[in-house]
Formats: sequence, structure tokens, C-alpha cells
Amino acid sequence: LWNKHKVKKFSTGEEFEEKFISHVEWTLARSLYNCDDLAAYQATSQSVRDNLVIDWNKTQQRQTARGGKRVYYLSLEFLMGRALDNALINMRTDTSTEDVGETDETLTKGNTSREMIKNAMKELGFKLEDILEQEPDAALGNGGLGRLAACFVDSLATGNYPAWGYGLRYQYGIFAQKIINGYQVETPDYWLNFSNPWEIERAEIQVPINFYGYVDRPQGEQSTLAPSDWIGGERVLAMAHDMPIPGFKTSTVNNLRLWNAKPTTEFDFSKFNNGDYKNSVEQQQRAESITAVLYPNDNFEQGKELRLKQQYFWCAASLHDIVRRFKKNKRPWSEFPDAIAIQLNDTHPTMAIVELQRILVDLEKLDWHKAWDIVTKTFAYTNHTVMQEALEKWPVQLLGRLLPRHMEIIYDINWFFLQSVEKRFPHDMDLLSRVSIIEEAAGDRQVRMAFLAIIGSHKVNGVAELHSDLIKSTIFQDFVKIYGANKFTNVTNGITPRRWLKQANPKLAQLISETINDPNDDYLLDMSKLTELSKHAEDESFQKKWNDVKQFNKLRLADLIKRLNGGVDIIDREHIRNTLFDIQVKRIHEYKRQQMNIFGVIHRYLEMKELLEAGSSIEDVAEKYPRKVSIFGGKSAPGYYMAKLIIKLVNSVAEVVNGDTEIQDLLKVFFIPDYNVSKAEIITPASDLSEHISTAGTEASGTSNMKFVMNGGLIIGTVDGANVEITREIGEDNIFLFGNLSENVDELRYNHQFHSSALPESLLKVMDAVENGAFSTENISEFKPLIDSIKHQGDYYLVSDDFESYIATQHLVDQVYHKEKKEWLKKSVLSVANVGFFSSDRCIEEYAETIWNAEPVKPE
Ligand code: 26V
Repeated sequence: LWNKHKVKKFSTGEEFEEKFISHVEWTLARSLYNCDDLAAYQATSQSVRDNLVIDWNKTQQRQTARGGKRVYYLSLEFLMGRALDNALINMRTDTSTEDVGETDETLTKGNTSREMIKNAMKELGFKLEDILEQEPDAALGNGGLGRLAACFVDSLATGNYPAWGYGLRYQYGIFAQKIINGYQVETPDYWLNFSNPWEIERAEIQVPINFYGYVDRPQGEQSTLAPSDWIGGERVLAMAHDMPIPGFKTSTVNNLRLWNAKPTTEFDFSKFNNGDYKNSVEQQQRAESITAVLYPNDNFEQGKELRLKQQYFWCAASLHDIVRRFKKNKRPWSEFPDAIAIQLNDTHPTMAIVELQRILVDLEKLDWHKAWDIVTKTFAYTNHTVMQEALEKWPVQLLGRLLPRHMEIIYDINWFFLQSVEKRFPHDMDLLSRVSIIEEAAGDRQVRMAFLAIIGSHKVNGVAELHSDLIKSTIFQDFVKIYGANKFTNVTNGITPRRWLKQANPKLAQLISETINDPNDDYLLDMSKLTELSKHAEDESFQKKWNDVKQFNKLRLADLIKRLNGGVDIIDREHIRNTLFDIQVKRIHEYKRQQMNIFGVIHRYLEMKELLEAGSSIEDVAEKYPRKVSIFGGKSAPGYYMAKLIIKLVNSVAEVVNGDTEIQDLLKVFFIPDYNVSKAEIITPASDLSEHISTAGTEASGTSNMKFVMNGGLIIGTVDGANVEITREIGEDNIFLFGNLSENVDELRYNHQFHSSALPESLLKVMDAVENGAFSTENISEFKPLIDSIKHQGDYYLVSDDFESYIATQHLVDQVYHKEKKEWLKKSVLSVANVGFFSSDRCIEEYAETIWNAEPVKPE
């Protein structure tokens, strides 16, 4: 009977229309006559989701039946962006022939299912592009780390890996950024406002999570190694919400499970009886605050109790889920690491290590050491930063109060670890205190989460070669000595070409598939096919087509900028072909050096003005400083004063420069408010040049650098993060590198501290202008802190050391762009031709082979 009533996917435009209408009528309880774009978005998404759910179910059954190793990616952030267009691109309507009956040959084409739906929507009276715009971004992440997790789940599904992501279902994602009078103002991002068609609420999956309380052991039992009882003091429920993650050109649909905090149904009757009904209800409401909001810091650790609660809540719920699934198969515990690999996205999920140890010892009564062996074989840890201020540490006091049993276990882990170190390096007290999980600083003792993560994992990886080398020689040096270098590996980051090429840049994708004769877009799975493009790099007619695509994308961005600028156009469209779009979009941070970029813009502006004052014609000025639009974007952490000041400076400079008619339209500056994933999809394809100019040794990898290269933009950058490998892959002729190398950074910093080195003339000029109020409206000393950090506070990020080489390299960029356009286009084509390495598919394969030992489970 079950078979007779088997659900069917839609596979034709007609069937989609039927689905759509039934969702409008039943799910939304509307009629086609009052179906606006928002309702149409919801009905379309529901319809597409129905198809995905069928494949989701099959995928889960298949993965369970095959019994292979499962991978769990634990991340506090998944910066997914929009889901609909991605689903349309990834989804095939032609996969399981048994379900759809006849297969239509055209359905196997790369683009068909999206085209089909586009046409069907048109028949229904809607424009797909407008419908897609209705979707709010799922912005459950800060920046690179969260977007990496989103690319990874895409590649895991595409590679048919049995893999789930686990995260939190924040009610509020990263704040929306408004720019008011040049300042960043944060507003809440209540993304679930109009309900979320992509999530499946699993009301039946509720995991009780405890906090606080005390530890109890059987009578006479003294040892913390013995199974113990943790009697929790506060209890909340974790409810699962699932998001289907479709792979590209496969029927595999994986799962992203996000936990939501809910009050328990238990009610404190003693309080109730005492007439404290209101208080008792309030206590219950407190539960929901755990998953209310994403912490908006990037690369900065604050140590707030609620954040630790979030972390444990999520780790405990996920592990409970993972263990429950494992236990269904009744395999021995020793096989746990053969069945399961858990990847820790940074140290945020480190408590999962302790939680698994607790489950095995306290609940499953395994011997402590057997349990620990299982734990360390299961976990692996990815580090995403060398920056001291981002390394997580929790006060022993706080952790011990919130999670008393876990604190005991951490002490025991540390005890056995230090014993083993002592054995191998006897009497090295200094080493012991350096590597201890517990930092004994004056006053308060802290748990170093990165050390706990290393000790509890079998592999530790960095995210680009330089970064992976740096962590071995700096923050984790002692651990290399203890464990040997093999525990530490590199997996260079990647990005999904489905979203960042096909979806964001359909025109370029089309030109590529035509040029390399790949009508089914197979190159999106095998990016080495792109090397075919090299052949055409110098072909003039091809270059023209290539350039036309870029112009199209620049116009698209110009439209967005106009809209964001209150309808006022600042970009001269007539000259857009000869206007260099120079873009820096990423979180605002001193180490990323947006201040150097804006100082460079000021330098350019001052030079132009000087030439004009000295009597040069505007044509002469244009000769030296050709047309350019300088575009910035990115959020600052709400409490990061210097970053906010940088935003204000950019906006102040924009106001002066854009309003200066003397320089005509040769230079424009714009700060794009509320940079997010969906805006990045418009911005990235439009760049001629993008800036990745962090102080050498500070940016672990960067991933937007990869996105820009994949879209034919050239890079100006330092020898930092993945810029190093990008250079190796695309060739040093095709990237504009400048600045000091990471090996010289310590010495340069030392020099700043102890010798007041003379700052370059060019930079002094810029700083003078800023200090003299050239860009200030009311408060002339407004930007003083930015100047002081360079002049008087040791210039920690070495802006002064790199400034001249930055300016010189920008000149070179101008020359090539304006005088050697063919050379420029050749570099652009060769960049795309050789960008294949940076597909997150490659990256996931490396994780699977070298860290997880996991195999794909392919659909028949
Ligand atoms: C730390 C914290 C501390 C507490 C509050 C919230 C929060 C959020 C994130 C982090 C981790 C910062 C590390 C990070 O985001 N690293 C970035 O990771 C990217 C992906 O590997 C990489 O491309 C960037 O270079 C790196 O900065």
C-alpha cells in the first residue's frame, strides 16, 4: 500500500505549476488572485522543498543501509545566504527514473530544471528573478568561518559524502548594518519573520540539556575517573530543525540540523504554590535566550556566560543525536571511530570532546582510558586564526559552575596529558605550564580551549599553507614537539563554484560552458576542465566576449549601488568600460587593513588635486590617475571602536571626493551598507581588482580572494593566507603582490617599538590631511585614533611599512588596466583557467582522505 501511494517529485513545468498552486491554496491558504511575490517565493520554495525531501529521505535510507562512516561538521556558524536559486541549480529533475517515469532528454542538461521553473513561473505570471529577491539571507554567521561551513555542506552533498552539519538555529542572524551619517548602526536581523520554507521542524526530536547543579558519586567513591552522576540545576530542551542540503548533479540530499532552545514542559510547582507564578514562567522563558542571537564578533573572544551556554547546548544536543544513531546499530563502542568522524570548526565546539568522554564514562560506563581512546580517534580540529585575541579561554570558575562534571573531566584530561609530557620531557616545568590546559594567570585560572581541542583530536589542521606552517611554529609549537609534526596538517580552504560562479555569474558561466564545449556544466564538478580556457586567453574576439560579461556585471553592481545610494547614481555608466572597479569587501578589522586602502584613496585624491592646482588639465590628470571607483563593504563588530572609525572615515572621504566636481568623475568612493552573501553575489562578479591586503601572517586563508579570482577579477594582495597558493596556481604574472613578508613582521614591529622610525612622506601627507580636518565635518580630531595607532602606538599592523609599496603597486595596476587592456584580459582569463584548485570539492576530498577516512555513498 505504501508503495502504491508513493510520493512523486514534479519533473515537468506542468507538474511544478500544479504543486505551486496547491501550496498557494493549501499551505499558504491563499488564492492565485492574492498571491504576491512573497507568497510566490514561499510556494515555489515549498514545491522545490517537496522534491528535495523525497531525495533527502532516500539519501538517509541509503546511507544507513550502506553503513559507511558518517561525518559530522560541528559549526556555530553556517552563513548559508539564500537557498532557492541554489536548490534550482543543484537539483536535477532527471535523477531517479523510476519516480518520474519517462525521462526527458532535455532534463539532463545542466540548467534545465531552473529554466523549466523559470518558464513555468512566467506562465503563472511571475518573474523568477523577482521571486528570488524575496528570500531573506540565512545569515547565521559572521564571515569567512561561517561561509566556509556553508560551502563545505554544499561540497559534502555534491561529493555524496554521508555528512551532516550541526549548528544553532539563531532567531537573529548577524545584525543588519545601516549607515547613518557615515556611522555603522546595527539593527536586528529577524530572518524568520515570514516563516522559513526551508526548514523542517522536528518537534519529536527534543533533547534535554542540563546546566549548573552538582556532581554525585556512589558511596565511598572518591575518584573523578569513576562513573559519576551530574545532577543538573537548570534544564532546557533542544529541538531539531532540519535544512535539506542538495548536492549538484546528484540526488544526494544531506542534512543540516540546527538546534533551537525551548523551555521544558516541567513546571516549578513549589514556586507556583508560593504565589510566584510570574517568576516561574520567566525562568522558563529564559531558555529561549540561548538560541536567540548569533554573537557578532569575528576574531575576538569576549568570554560571556551565554556564549558558553550556547556552545554546550549545541554540543550536548548534537552528541546525544550522534550517539543515539550509533547505538541503533548495536556495534561495540570500540567501533565508534570507524563509524563516526567529527570535525570541529574552530574551538567553539570543543566541549563536544568533553561531553563524549562524559557520555562514555558516566552513562555508558566505559573505562576512562578506553573512552578517551575512542574520543581522540573521533575528533579533528580546524584552527582558523593565529590571532591571540581570538583564542578562546573560559574562566575555570565559570566553566566549573555551569558544567561541574565537565570541569572535573577537563582536569583529568589535563592530568593524564601532563603526565605523559612529563614522562617524555622530564623536569621541564616550563613546558608543562606552557602546554597545560589550565592557564594559571594571576588571579583567575582559565581553560585554554585550543589546547583541549588539540589534545582531544587526532588531527589538527590550518586553512592555508602559510597559516598551517605558522601555527606549528608559533601558538602550537610545543604540541608539535610533543605529538610530532604529523598530527598537524594543512587543508587549504575552498569555495563552491556552484554558488560563486554559476549562480553569481550566470553570464560568465555560460561563456565558459560554450567556450570549453561543456553544455552540461560538468566543469562545475571538475574544475580542471577550466584550463581549456587558457587557449583562448589571447584571442581577441574571445577577450571581447569576456570583457562584455565583465561590463554587464559592472552595470549590475552600478544599479545596486544606485539603489543603495537613495537612487542617486554616482557611477558614470558611459565610461564604465574604462572605469576600474576596485573592491574590498570583508569584515572590517585592523589586520585586514581597510585603513591602508582608504589612505591610498586619499593619497590618490590629494595627488589629483595637486596636479590640478599646479595647472594640469583634467586630461593630464586622467593620464596619471585614470577612472576608478573604490568600493568598500563589511560589518564591524558592534564593540570594535577602531573598525567603526574606519567605516566612518571611508564614508567621510566618499562624501568629499564624490562631491568634488573639479576631479570630474575620475574618482568615486562608495561604502556598500550591509554586506552579506546575497550582495556578495552581485559584487564579486563586478570587480576588476579586489584587495586582500592583510598584514603578512595575520589572515589565516581568506576565501573572498578565491571568489574574486573565480569571477575573473585580479587581486592586489600581500603574501598572506591563501594568496600564496593563488599565486602558485594562477602564476605570479597574474597577481599584484606587494609588501613585507611574514618572516619580517616581528622585526618590523620591534623596530617600531624601540626606534621611532621615520614614516614615508606619502603617508605623512595623507595623515596630515586627515588630521587637518580635510574629511571632518564637525569634529576635527574625529579620526585621531586612526592616525595615532600608526604614529604613536607602534603601528602594529605595519601600514607605514607597506604603504609605499602599496601605492607603487596601485600605479602599476592603473597602467596595465588602462594602457595594456589585452594584457589585463589575458591575466583575467588565465586566472579563471587556473582557479580549479580552490573548489571546496577538492578541499572536502582532502579532509575525507587525510582526516576522516570517509568514502562517498553514491546513489545507484
Ligand atoms: C571567534 C569568535 C570569538 C567569539 C565570538 C564569535 C567568534 C566568531 C568567530 C571566531 C573565529 C574567528 C576565526 C575566523 O573567522 N577565521 C577566518 O576563517 C576563515 C575560514 O577559514 C579564513 O578564511 C579567514 O582568513 C579567517 O580569518
